[in-house]
Amino acid sequence: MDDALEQARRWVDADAPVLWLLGKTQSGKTSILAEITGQGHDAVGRGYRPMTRESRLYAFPPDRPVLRVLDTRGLADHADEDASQDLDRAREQAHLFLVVVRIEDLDIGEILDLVRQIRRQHPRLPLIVAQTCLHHLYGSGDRHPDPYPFDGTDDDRNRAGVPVELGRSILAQRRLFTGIKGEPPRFVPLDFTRPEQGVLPADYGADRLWDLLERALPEVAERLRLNRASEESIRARVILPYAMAAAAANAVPVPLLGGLGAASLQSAMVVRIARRLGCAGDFTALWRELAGALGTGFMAGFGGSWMAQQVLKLGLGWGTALVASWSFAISWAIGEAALYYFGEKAAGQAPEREALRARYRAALRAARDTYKPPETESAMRHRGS
Ligand SMILES: Nc1nc2c(ncn2[C@@H]2O[C@H](COP(=O)(O)OP(=O)(O)O)[C@@H](O)[C@H]2O)c(=O)[nH]1
Ligand SMILES: [Mg+2]
Repeated sequence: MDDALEQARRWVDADAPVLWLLGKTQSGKTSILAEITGQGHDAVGRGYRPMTRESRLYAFPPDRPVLRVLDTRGLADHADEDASQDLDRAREQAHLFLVVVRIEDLDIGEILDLVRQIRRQHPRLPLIVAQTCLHHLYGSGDRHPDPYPFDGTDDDRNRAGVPVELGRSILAQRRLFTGIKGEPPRFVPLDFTRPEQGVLPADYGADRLWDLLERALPEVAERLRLNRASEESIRARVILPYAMAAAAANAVPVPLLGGLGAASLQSAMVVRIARRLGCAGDFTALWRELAGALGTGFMAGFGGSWMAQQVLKLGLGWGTALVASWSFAISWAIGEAALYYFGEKAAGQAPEREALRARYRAALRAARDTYKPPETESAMRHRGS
C-alpha cells in the first residue's frame, strides 16, 4: 500500500498528459482504459495506484508514462488528508475530461454537478461524454447498428438500426449535459463487452473514441494507437470474442459450406483485424482476399475433414459441443491467419502462402486442444450478466 501511494506520488510529478475519468463504479472506466492502452481489463485494474479512498491514478507505460489517468467517482473525498494535495495537483493537470455514464442511467445529478463545477474552474478543458453499455437497452432481436452510425449529433437518435429505446435514451441523457460552461461536450456511444457476453463487436465505438482522443490529445493518441494493433490486443479484443460467439452459435465458417459470402462471424472478424492493423478495403474485399490467399479448399480440407470424421464416426449432429469446439478452433485459426496476413501487408511486405497456412494449421491445433465449450448460457444473448 505504501509503495502504491509512493508510486502515485511519483506519477503526480511525471511529465505526461492527464486524462481525467469520471464516472460511477461499473460505468465502464476501466474497460475504456483497457482499450486505450491495449491491455487486458484485469491488467489495467492492477496498474492503478490508490490516492485516496475514491480516487486512483494510473500511468502508461508505468516507468516512462505517455499518458496518466486519474480515475475518480467524485470530488468529495476527504478520507485521506495525506493524499488530497496530490489529488488536487493531479486534477489541476488534467488535459482531457472523460465522463462515463451507462446509457440507461439517467440518475446522474451528482456527476452533472461535478461536471459543471469543474468546467466553471476549467472552461477550456475538453469534455468527452462516453455513453456506455448500449446493449442494455436492446430487445432480444437487436444487434449493434453496423457500421457504427453515431457522430455525436442529435441525429444519433434516428440512425438506421438504432432500437427506439436506445435512441430515446441517447438523447435524453445528452439533454442533461446542456448549459455547461465552455464548449459543448462531444458524445460517444460505446459498448465494450467481455468475450463471453457474445455482444459483437466487443469494442463497439472504439474507432470513434480514438478519433475524439486524437482531436484532444493528438500526440498521445498517435503513440498509443500502436497498441491497438498489437497481436495481444487483437487476440483479446477481436479474435477471442468472435471465436467464442461462433462456438456458441455453432456458426460454421462460410468457405467450409462451399460459398464465399461475407455474411459470417469469421468474415466480420477478419475485417476488424485488418482495420486494426491499418489495412483499408471494404468488407467483402478484405475477407475474400484472405480466404483466397489461404485457399478455401485448403481451409475446408484442413479444418473440415477432421470435423467430418468426428461427425461420421460418432454419428453427431450439428449443435453439439464438438461442433462448437470446431467452430471455435477454425474461427481462431482464421483469426491467426488474418493477423499474419494483414500484419505483413501493413508492414509493406508480401505475405507468403506457406507461412500463412502454417500459421492457420498451428493455431487450429492449439485451439482444438485447449478449447472447452462454456457450460452454460448462449453467448449470443444480448444482455450481459
Ligand atoms: N473482466 C472484464 N470485464 C469487462 C471487460 N470488458 C468490459 N467488462 C465489463 O465492464 C463492466 C464495467 O466495468 P468497468 O469497466 O470495470 O467499469 P468501472 O468500474 O467504471 O471501471 C464490468 O461489469 C465488466 O464486466 C473485460 O475485458 N474483462
Ligand atoms: Mg474500474
